Amino acid sequence: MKKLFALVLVFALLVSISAASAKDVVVAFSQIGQESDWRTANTDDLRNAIEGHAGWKLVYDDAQQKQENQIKALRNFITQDVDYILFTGVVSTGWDEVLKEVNEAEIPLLLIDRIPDCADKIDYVAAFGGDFVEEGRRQIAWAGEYLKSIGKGDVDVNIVIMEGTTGASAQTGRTEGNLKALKEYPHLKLVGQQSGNFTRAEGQAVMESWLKSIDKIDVLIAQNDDMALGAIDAIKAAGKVPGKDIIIVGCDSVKAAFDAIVAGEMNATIECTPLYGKFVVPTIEALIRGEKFDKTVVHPEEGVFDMDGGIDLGTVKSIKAADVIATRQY
Ligand code: GZL
Repeated sequence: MKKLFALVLVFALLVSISAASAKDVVVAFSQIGQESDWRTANTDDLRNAIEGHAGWKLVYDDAQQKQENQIKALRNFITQDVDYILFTGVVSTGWDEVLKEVNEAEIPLLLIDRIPDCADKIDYVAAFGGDFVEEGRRQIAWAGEYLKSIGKGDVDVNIVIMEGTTGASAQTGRTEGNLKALKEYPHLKLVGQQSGNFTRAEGQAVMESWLKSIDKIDVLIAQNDDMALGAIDAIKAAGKVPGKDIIIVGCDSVKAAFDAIVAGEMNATIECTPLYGKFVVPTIEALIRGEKFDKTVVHPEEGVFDMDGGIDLGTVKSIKAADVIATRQY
């Protein structure tokens, strides 16, 4: 009888161990929305990486670009007691309270893409995001160096800056980089600055209004490629030649921008990779092993792509888009 009892006990123990080890690692992801090709690529890459990992399960929320939806999602993740939370904020402010609740629930938080202003006041286990100020600098530097390369470095030209979602760290960072770099190129005269909210439709609408209200636009700096592509539609509808009548510099380096550059309708795009799966998966695997990371925001290596290559921006030299378009992953 005692032997039977011992056998049953051992069996029950084995079942409980196997059940525990079989428990999925639940990774929750609060995504901003689907406003751009970049965002779609970012979502697809992270979903595939997490859902494709043995023993992991993804809990995904699309906030449709509304902060209140992201706050609700984060609170739902807490209620579900998920194992890890991935978070990128639609805007930089207004996250202190809910991210402190995540900390109090002791759910490890990974910050990706847009880092919240309260980052230095909360706990997070790792962070990955673009260097938005450098990306903004590169946009202006590319325009200034390109104009020099065609002998127009000393000619006053009118430049407009189409900003991303107002208050997003990608917008505030790129604008900071844009405006700081303009001081290095005094012949670039800023004649327009307005948000296109990172969407193609709003980029087209802003460009349409600028073409009616501003006498002469020589250069468009669009803080993402989707807005640049919308502006190209407006420029063509106005009977002008994009890439020639108006020099167009985007940001993100999505496939549609490469297509536009190769077609001669766009001049350059500054890379900002959306492919964070290759950072997030190994980081969570390491965290499961008990490894720790510091609060440094890891910036991926990023390039600049344009019509002909060879434009030296100090930290990077541009590459001819046509030479690498076949290798692009997003
Ligand atoms: C940048 C990212 C921005 C992209 C836009 O890391 O937050 O948001 O530049 C996207 O295309 O909408």
